[in-house]
Amino acid sequence: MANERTLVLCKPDAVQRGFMGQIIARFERKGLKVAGLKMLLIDEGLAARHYQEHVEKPFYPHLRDFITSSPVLAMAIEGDNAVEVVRALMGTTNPQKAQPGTIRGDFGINLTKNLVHGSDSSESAQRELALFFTDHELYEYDLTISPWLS
Ligand code: 3AN
Repeated sequence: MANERTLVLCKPDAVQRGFMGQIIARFERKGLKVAGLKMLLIDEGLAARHYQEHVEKPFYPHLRDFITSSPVLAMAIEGDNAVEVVRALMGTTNPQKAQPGTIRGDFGINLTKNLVHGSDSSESAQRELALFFTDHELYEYDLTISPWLS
């Protein structure tokens, strides 16, 4: 599988509940690399661009109010097949149905307070990473343990 990058957000509930460290640790322990990391407050414009496929949906106002309510931690996570691997670690959208052992299955509350976002395809990842990071905020570097991760 190809090396790729994906966008992960620790949503406001993850930041407020003190889960940032544990969430980053799960990706690190899986052998994924952090290529960028940034805390920010999402405004309404960025929320609409990020959730462009959901803007017309009935739940969007609630989702927008939640995602703009408190800072998020944006991460660029890199590795083999990173989009799919990250989504597997996150668990399904609804934490009440997500598998134990996944981030949402272990800690998530409901469809809105589900702790994390992960891009759903390579194309979405490229679009979303560009919304949150400039090129010079994303780092290309080798992990010394990389021979053990492929
Ligand atoms: P995922 O984040 O697992 O890719 P999507 O893309 O279907 O899930 O939904 C994006 C976000 O919109 C979800 N993370 C969730 O916070 C929110 N969402 C999706 N469906 C609903 C819903 N029916 N009610 C409230 N929020 C929803």
